[in-house]
Amino acid sequence: MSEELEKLYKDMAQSIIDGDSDLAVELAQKSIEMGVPPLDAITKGFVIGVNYIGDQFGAGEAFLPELVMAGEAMKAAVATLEPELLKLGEARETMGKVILATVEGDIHEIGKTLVGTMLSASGFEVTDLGVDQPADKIIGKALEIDAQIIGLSALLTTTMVRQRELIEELDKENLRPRIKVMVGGAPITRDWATKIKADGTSEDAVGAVQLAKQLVGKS
Ligand code: B1M
Repeated sequence: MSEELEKLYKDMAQSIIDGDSDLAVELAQKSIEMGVPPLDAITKGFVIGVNYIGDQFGAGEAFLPELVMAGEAMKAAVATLEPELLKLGEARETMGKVILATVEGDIHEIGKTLVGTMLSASGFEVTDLGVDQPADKIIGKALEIDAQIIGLSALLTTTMVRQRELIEELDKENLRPRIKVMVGGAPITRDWATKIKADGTSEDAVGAVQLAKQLVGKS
């Protein structure tokens, strides 16, 4: 890696740690001008910063305002890179319809939005319902648009249980396997996905696209 690129990634991480949205946007734009792959900018730069603040917060060494500011800066950086991410896919054919949401009680949106952008870039028709979404609303929308996949993000150990509740509701209504469910978010493991009878999980947005393609039989 060139020194310039190494410095850019470091500055990106630091801009998130400092909660400096303007600088994060500026660095995202600079990475575009330099031809840095947008996913690298996110995973090798900005995410390092947001994970650092998350760990500091978890250890009681950073506080809510810092977490909020880091979240805002991260959101701004990802939004700046979104057009580049959308250019990544060739999006030749319609792959299928996906309803995406962060579960009820949970307002973390950055990872979910990134997954949605990558799915769109790969030809999926994505309806992103946003954050804090109750199961009945998500299922209702899936039926309304005849979605093949419901994608559920959860970032809190206290809200991941909402993924199981939604799957149980689908089973009760005999809506599976017509509607497949993919789950994700920082605390979500393969074991959890298996335990709650989800159709799959992935650790990141690239894996989410591969999984979604498998679920619609187009991998
Ligand atoms: Co919150 N938060 N937060 N937070 N936050 C975490 C999750 C935490 C781990 C931090 C910590 O303590 N170390 C902790 C949870 C602990 C736990 O549950 N055990 C935590 C906490 C405690 C809280 C609050 C309770 C704090 C408080 O109020 N006291 C509160 C909860 C509010 C609520 O939801 N009700 C809260 C609030 C916030 C902010 C609003 C300030 C902000 C979010 C801003 C926003 O989204 N607009 C925030 C942030 C930024 C974080 C951390 C630091 C970063 C999350 C993030 O955006 N990561 C986070 C610590 C961490 O995860 N390291 C933390 C970057 C993003 C690209 O990654 O979201 O993991 P991620 O998404 C990845 C993969 O997980 C996967 O692909 C994505 C792209 O690679 N993926 C999927 C995600 N969804 C997927 C769906 C799929 C497939 C893959 O299929 C459908």
